[in-house]
Amino acid sequence: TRLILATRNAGKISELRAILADAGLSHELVGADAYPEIPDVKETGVTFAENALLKAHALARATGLPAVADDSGLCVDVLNGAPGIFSARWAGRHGDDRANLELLLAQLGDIDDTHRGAHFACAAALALPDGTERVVEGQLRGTLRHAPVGTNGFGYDPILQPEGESRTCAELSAEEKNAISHRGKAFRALVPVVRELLAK
Ligand code: ITT
Ligand code: NA
Repeated sequence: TRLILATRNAGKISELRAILADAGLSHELVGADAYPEIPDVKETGVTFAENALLKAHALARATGLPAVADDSGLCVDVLNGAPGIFSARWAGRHGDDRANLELLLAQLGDIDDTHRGAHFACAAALALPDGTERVVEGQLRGTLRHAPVGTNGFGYDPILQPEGESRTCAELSAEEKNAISHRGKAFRALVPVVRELLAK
């Protein structure tokens, strides 16, 4: 079966492709770029799960194929879960990773390490053209550094130090990060869902 992933991010596509292959699943995974005529859906949900489901349903309806979508972000304890679903545009412009990270550091100021807890969250949804839906979630807990360190990854990776790690996410290799990340966990949790709902 062909399966479509609602993203133009090549990294996400190869990550999910590897996870499906590791699980012995032979579905052909394609990105939304394979269907350039289909417009991106507005993320109007108030939770990661709602946004992931919105995107997956829209793409499944438009293509007639089973569709996977994810939504993710950083949730900071002392900010009551913000930036959350607004993580990609926390400083105003969508995808300005550096500005988002600098604003967040400024908002935390020199608050001490015991109050710098945070987690990355990811919801991954599978929707079928007939309206069947499932959503799973993954998290990565950690502490926010006072300054960015590391050059791997993207977004808030240079300031999140996972629990039990001495490095930030931006100092981990892609493999190391995938093994513990919110997205890795959510995508791996999708495997039994794909097995249950989709023919090979
Ligand atoms: P899509 O095109 O796939 O929808 P997006 O830009 O909306 O991608 P995500 O939902 O994956 O991005 O993530 C939203 C924001 O949350 C992202 O811009 C980062 O600021 C942050 N974020 C999510 N996952 C992250 C990770 O693994 N490391 C660092 N930051 C992350
Ligand atoms: Na998003």
